[in-house]
Parts: sequence; structure tokens; C-alpha cells
Amino acid sequence: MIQHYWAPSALLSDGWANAVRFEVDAQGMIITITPDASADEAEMLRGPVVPGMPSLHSISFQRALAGLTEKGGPQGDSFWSWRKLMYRFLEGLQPDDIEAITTQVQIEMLRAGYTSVAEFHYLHHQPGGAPYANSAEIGERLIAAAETTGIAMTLLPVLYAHDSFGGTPPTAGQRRFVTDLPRFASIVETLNARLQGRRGLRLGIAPHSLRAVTPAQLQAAVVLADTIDATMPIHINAAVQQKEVDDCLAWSGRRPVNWLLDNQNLGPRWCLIHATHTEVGEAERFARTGAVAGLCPTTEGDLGDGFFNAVPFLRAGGRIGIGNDSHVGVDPFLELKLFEYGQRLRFERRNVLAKGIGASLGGHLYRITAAGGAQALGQPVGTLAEGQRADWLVLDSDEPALAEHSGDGLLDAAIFGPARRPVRDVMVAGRWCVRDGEHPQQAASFARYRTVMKRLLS
Ligand code: NGQ
Repeated sequence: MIQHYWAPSALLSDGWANAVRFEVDAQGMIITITPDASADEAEMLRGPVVPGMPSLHSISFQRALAGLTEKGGPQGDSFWSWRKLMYRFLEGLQPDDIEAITTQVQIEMLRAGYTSVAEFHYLHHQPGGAPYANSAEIGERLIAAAETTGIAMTLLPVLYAHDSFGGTPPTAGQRRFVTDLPRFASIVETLNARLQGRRGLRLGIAPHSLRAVTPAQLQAAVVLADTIDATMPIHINAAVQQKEVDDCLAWSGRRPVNWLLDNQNLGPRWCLIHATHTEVGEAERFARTGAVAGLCPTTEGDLGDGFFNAVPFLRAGGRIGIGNDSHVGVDPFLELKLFEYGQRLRFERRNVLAKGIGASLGGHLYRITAAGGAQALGQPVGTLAEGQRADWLVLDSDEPALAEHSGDGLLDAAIFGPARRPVRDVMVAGRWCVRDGEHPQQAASFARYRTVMKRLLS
């Protein structure tokens, strides 16, 4: 059935328009968009409409760890000491727990304005490292969560084989992640079959990092992706910490982003997550490939990663998107605020990433990260245009931080103002997931999540 919607204003691919009528088909795709149209027999949208934001990096089980690693450690805490706590924490998680945590975080994401997510899935095996009878058990739980919540998802099974550069053996803490290539291929193929024909769901792959795979394994993963679908998204953690850069230099004589540029055919299907430690020359080369830089400002802040070299990257035409990664923040507007604030604190300036004199910074950041996120997920979202999917947010004009703002001013206010909940209603693929800020499964999900947390924290 074709549905008609009418919005008082909407951010379309060519800018804001008023009195916009959308025609959406039974698959949730936008067939026509007509500005200055009548509302006759259309469902009235109760506020300004903007594209839903894709999150290009989520590790859903880490949601339950948020807030548990904020106590001083004996020798000064770092990313690496956090990682040890994370490994210890995940040892206790069972498939039901992971499904409950994932369902909870996806509902939180939808309510905050994320309509799609790239799930970086490396927790493959049982505690202790033995495979499940169904080697794709956990991946199937992640899909089940997406089917419960309605979020669109690009599922990225992760190839993880080693602890560090040069093929060093994995540590005990990494046992639940480790696969050889044949087992990885079987997980990928099972999940691919499971995802066929599912609205809003697709497959990608992710070699974890240059630490966790050898060059030959990286190449084999790319070949595997190509045999299934030559457009399949490929994500990899790039240069998250200075130590990773130093170790990569010691191993290969190159920094990680330069190594990838020299050894892989990087292009628009690639997304480099946490390309934090990228020098100006690398950033410019990376930008020219058309690959996406996956930024996760709250997590990168939480883990003390550093600042991405955004100015030269964006100046060279680089594409960016945002992810909420470990879920210490679940709010796309907050990610964008912290991204810009990082640059302000670094350079002691304001509006560092603005496009030009008088141009709205919030409007610019929102547009480029929605489009970059869509590219990284390989999904037809991120802009409202004919032929794109109906993934959109109805902003709440009764939220005090947004009151009386219009056009890009709404996005400036939602990102840089004190809005608590700028999003009223959320549609994914033509279906309402959130109405008046509420998701129909939120009470059931929270009850289940709470039971899991009670056990984990006891
Ligand atoms: C991850 N997370 O895969 O969960 C990583 C940490 C690693 C972030 N970098 C572990 N945020 O890179 O080895």
C-alpha cells in the first residue's frame, strides 16, 4: 500500500522545503516528494522532518559495560587497561544476555534519532572460546534484536585472528573472537543467507584491525566479500591509539592509514573506524579515496584516544560519519557536538568545521555525517530524496531548546543547545518505530535488560 505523509517543513537533498508531501511505497521507499503541496488525506507529521542518522559503528554488548570502568587504576588507566576490563566483562555474557543488551541499546538509539546501525560483531564464540553449535549464533541474536526493535542494520561479522602486528597469537581474553578463515567464511555465509530479503538489513564484513589480521588474511577477507557482493561494505579499525601507530611503524615502516592506502584498494565501500592518529598527508590521501572516516567522539573521548585530523581531511573532500561504538553516549546530536568541541578545544577557536561565513555548522555536520554514515552502511538512506528509503525523524518543536527555531537553525539548536530529547517520532523503512518519544517494546526490553544487569552486577 502506498502511504502519504505531509510535513510542515523537511530537510530534502537540496535543502529545506515547506509543506512537503511524501509518497512512500509498501517497501518503505520514497516514491515522490512534493514541496508546497496540500495535506489532503495525508498523515500529518507533527514537526520538522530530517533524515534519520545512521550509526556507522556499534559494539552492542559494550552498552552493559558503560559506567563500570570509571574508577582509578593502579598504574594510570589507558585504552589498554580498559580493554582488559572489557575482555573480563564479556566472559560472563550468554546469547540471551547479548540479545537483551542489543535490544535495549537499539531502542535507546532509535529514541535518540539513529535509524540504522553498522554492528561490528566480533563476539562469536562461547565463554572459553569453543564455537556455538550454530557458529552464527550471536550474529543471529543481533539480527533478532533488530527485528524486534525495527532499526535498520548492516551486520559486520569481524575477522579476528591475532593479538598484534606480525601475526602474534591471540591472548586468553580474545578467545571468544578468534576464527580462522574457513570458520569466518561459514559465519559470513550463514548470516548472508539469514539476511536475504529482510527489509533494512544487509551484510558487510570487518577485518578487526591491522593488529588482528595479517595482510594475507585481510586480502582473503576482501576476496570473500567480493565473491558474495562486490559492493559489500568493509570496515576496519585504523589508528585508534598512538601505541598502535608505533607498533605498526615497527612492524612495517608505515603508519596504519598509510599502510592501508599502500596495500588495499581503498574506495567508497571502505570505512576506517577510529582513524584518529592520521597525519595531514595521510588524511589528504585517505580523503581522495572516497572511503569514510568513522568517528566515535564519545567513545574516543572515554578511551582517551585523541583528536581526528578533521580540518585537512574535510578540506580535501573527505567523507565522515558518526558511530556510538561502546555506547557511553547514545545520542547523534551529542556525538556531533563533541566532534566539533574536540576541534575547538584543540585549536582554541570556534566553528572550526563550519563550511563558510554565515553557514550553519549544525546543518553542515548533520548533512555530511548522515550521508557518510549511509555510505558506510551501504544503505539508501541519509538524505530525503525520491528513491531513498523513508528513514526519518520528526523533530519536537515543543522541546524548549528547539522552540521557534527553523531550517538549519533547528539542527544548530539540537546539536549545540541543551536539548534533552529533540526527536519526537522516528520512522524506519516506512514503519513508525518511535511515537511521541516512546518505543512500543521499551518497557519489556528494559525489564529484561534490568534482569541481565542485576546478575552481571551482583
Ligand atoms: C573494540 N574498541 O574492538 O572493541 C575496540 C577496542 C581493540 C575501540 N577502539 C579493542 N573503541 O581495538 O583491540
